[in-house]
Formats: sequence, structure tokens, C-alpha cells
Amino acid sequence: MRVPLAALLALALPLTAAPAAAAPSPAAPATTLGSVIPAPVEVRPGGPAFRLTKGTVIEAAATARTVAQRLAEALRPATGYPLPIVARAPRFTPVISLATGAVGARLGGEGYRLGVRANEVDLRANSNAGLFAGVQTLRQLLPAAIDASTPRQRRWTVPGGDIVDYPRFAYRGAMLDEARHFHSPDEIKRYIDEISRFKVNYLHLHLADDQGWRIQIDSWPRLAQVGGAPGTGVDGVGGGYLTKAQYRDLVRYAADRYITIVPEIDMPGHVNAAQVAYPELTCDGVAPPPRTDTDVGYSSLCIGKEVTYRFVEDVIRELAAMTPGPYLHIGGDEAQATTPADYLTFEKRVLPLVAKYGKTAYGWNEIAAAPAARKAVAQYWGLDTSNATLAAAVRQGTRVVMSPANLAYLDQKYNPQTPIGLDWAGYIEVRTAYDWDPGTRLSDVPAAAVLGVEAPLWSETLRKMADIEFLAFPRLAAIAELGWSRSHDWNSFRSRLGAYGPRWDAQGVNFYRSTQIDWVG
Ligand code: TNX
Repeated sequence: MRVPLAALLALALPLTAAPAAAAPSPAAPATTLGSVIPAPVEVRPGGPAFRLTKGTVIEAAATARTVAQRLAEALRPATGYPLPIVARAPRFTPVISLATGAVGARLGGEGYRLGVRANEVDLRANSNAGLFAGVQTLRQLLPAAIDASTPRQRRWTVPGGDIVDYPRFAYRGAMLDEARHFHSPDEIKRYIDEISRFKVNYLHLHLADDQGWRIQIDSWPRLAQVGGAPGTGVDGVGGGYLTKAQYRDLVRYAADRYITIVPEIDMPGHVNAAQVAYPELTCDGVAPPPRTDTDVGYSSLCIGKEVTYRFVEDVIRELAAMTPGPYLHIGGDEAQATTPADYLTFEKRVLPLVAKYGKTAYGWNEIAAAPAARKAVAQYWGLDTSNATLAAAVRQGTRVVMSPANLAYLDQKYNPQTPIGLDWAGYIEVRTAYDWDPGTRLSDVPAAAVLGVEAPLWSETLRKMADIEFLAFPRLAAIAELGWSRSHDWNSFRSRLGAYGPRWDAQGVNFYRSTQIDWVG
């Protein structure tokens, strides 16, 4: 429903809609229109607040119903309100309206417009992905208690005004290492929920490494059976793997939240677990011992053996078949046990295999040394501010996702006292994670070649969900803002982040209370 006249509304519904001129009350909104992470493009506060009540309905056309369902699921637990989803709201009913339609090319596929009036929240976008992004903004405009899992008594107000918003980069990613310690499908889903709040739209799953193999591959069943056996995590802790059904379910769950899964099988290095399961993948045909330490750079596929390429093609084919997203990550990092010439031989055959199965090849930035990488995406994880090999590949067409280890690696400790995490790339406090620009970080790679940014979370020291959350939050929010927002302002981010703390508390998220931030509550 559209109610253009706030004054008329005030006359019609004096009890539920505050007139625009009402004096500020003690129940004034706790949040302001500007307190959103990532920072929106345009924020124009003004006008009366919207009040969510037990009579509020969610209006959505059939095509936007799944987004409306996500919104209702997000708002029902804490409010206890029914929030029915209807195709058309009755007149004068307080409504949150979700509509797709032409709202301008500037907003693209992920942008949205949000208008908050006394009796209506009007959310519009070109597509459902944009509506979903707007829903995440709307959640942050409600009081922090909206994230509680059981009913709370609150005035559920949304500050009045308008937001126009759309992303800076197309790729805003997070990565979770399933290999060093396996994290269950439910844990991955919880992480998807947590990152989707910050408009992250890719989740890269590191599915195989020296310690373990975490995805069912039917043509090579021992990969998961042996490589995913109990005890295959670092220090012999944990183990496990995703069945194809579980993986497909995760892909769907992520897609419902506008997140695309990017699977990674790391090769030609990081393959000890595969070689334990299939000794023919070594040059001498002898199985290496299983490894649960955290060394890197000691294993390699046998570049001269044909079975290597049968293996690689089978894995790529099966992964591509269960992955609707455009990217397939083939690792390529830290191949110290592969000679440089062998590395090039390997990538020359393997990069095109990804295209053969309809996917865009994606790898760590070392792949840029291979000419076939010109059609690929390279993920930059180096510490330097230039990289001649990558820059040369970029001139041939390679595109870049930025994950500098000393800025964007969520597994690095915050400071020497941090109980978990590694520190080889340096300590990364919140401000360090925030204070850089993915578009200009590499002096020899133009911003136009940068697809976006990703925050990897390696799991050598992470066993539980609480460990994941402690290292990811709040830094993931910083990286997400670099990916989404064109504005960049530490003081603004710092105060919005401080205000976000109670939301993580309400969700039971074990975030790190950095002393750089004045946490509210
Ligand atoms: C380097 S970064 C790795 C991983 C480790 C990580 C730990 C990269 C592409 N490879 O094998 O898990 O450091 O921080």
C-alpha cells in the first residue's frame, strides 16, 4: 500500500502513527539512519519514525516472497509478532513493502532504495538480491534487541528518512578453511547468516589440504573416506567431510541469502591427504604418512603422470556439477615442492580444464605466472604493495580479488595476547583491517582490474564456532565495508561498530572486544 500523506495518516490512525511534528519522546529510536555497516551510499534522515507493531504486515509480490520470508524470520523471534506476508496490504495497515522494479541503473543488481515513513517502510530494488541487501540494512535500523532469539518488550522503531545504496565491488567474499579443522554444515550455515548481514556475497570454502579432504567425490571415493576420517584435523582433532547432499544443501542455503559458494581444491601443493588416500598420486606410488601438523609447502601432485590429470579432471567435473556459481578455485599457492617449470606445465593443463566444465578459474596469486591465467581470477594474498607477476597477468586480462594477508587474513592474531590465531603476516587490529583500499593497495594493478575483496579464515587454530566468531568479528565487518562502501572513514566506522556490539551480544556471537572501539552496552 502507498500512503502519500503523513498528515492524513495521522488523522486516520492517531494511535499507531505518530504525526511528523510530534515532540521527541523517550521512545525515540535508539539507532540513527546512519548507523549501518557497511556504510550506505546516501543517507537522508528525516520525518517520523516507523513503528513495527503486532499489526504490521510484510507486503511482497510472489517473486519477492523468499526475501520477505527471510525478513519475517529475522523479525519474528524478538518481536513475537506474526508479520504475515501478503501480496497486497489492506489500506492504512502499517506495512513493510518489498518490491522489485526499475529503480535506476545506478543501483545495479544489488542496490536498493529504502524509504521509512510513519506507516510504511518502502524497500525497492532492481532484483531480489538488492531487496535482500536492503533487508540487512533495515535489520540494523531496528533496536539491537531485534537480534534476540526470544520475545522482548520494546518499541520497535525505525528512524525516518531515505537510503539509497549499492556496492562498490561486485565480489565481497569470506573464506572458511574446512580442511585444517572441519566445521559442520550447521556451523557453516551460522557463518553464512553472520556474514550475510554485512552484504558479503561470496563464501569460498577451502575444501582440501595436506591434513584432510572435506568433500565427497564419487569417482575417487577414498578422498573423503580416508581424507575425511576422524582425526584428520590439525593435532589429530576432529575430521569429517561434506557429502554431496550436504554441499548442495549449503549451496542452496547460501543462495537463499544471496551468497555464492566458491569451492576450492588446492593443487598442485597442499595435497598430502589426497596422496594418503591414493598413493598413485605420488611420483613413487608410495603413500606418504598422514599429516596433522601445520607445515606447508611439502607435498605436490606428480606433474609427469597422466593419472594426475585424470584425478584433477574428475574432481573439477564433479565439483563443477554441484556448484551453480561461476568460480572454481584451484588453489595454486605455496607449491614449494613443485619445480617452477612443473608448476607452469600443471597450470597450462589445469586452468583450461576449469573452463571446459563451464567455470571461471580462480586461484591464489601464484597462478598469475601461468599464461593461461589471463582468463582467471587471482586472489592476492601477499604482503607487498606491488607484484610484477600479477601486474603482467592483469595486463593480459586476469582479474584480482584482494586478500592481503597482513590486512585481510582473519586468522592472524589481533595482538600478541590473542589466545588463538597465527601471526606470520603480523598482528591485525580492527583499524589495520579497515585502513586500506582494495582498489589502490597494489600500485601496479589498476582498480578497474580489482573484482573485490575477500577475508580468508584459515583454521589451523580454530576448532569451534566460538573460535571462528572470535577471529572473524569484528574484522569481517571492516573488510565487508571496504568491499561495499565507497566512503571510508575510520571514526565513522569505529562509532558504528561500537553500536553494533549489542547486536552480536543479542545473537550470542563471540566477538573480540577490541580496545580500539568504544563498545556500547
Ligand atoms: C598461508 S595464504 C596459506 C595457508 C595457511 C595460511 C595461514 C595461502 C594461500 N596459504 O596454507 O593456512 O597461510 O595463515
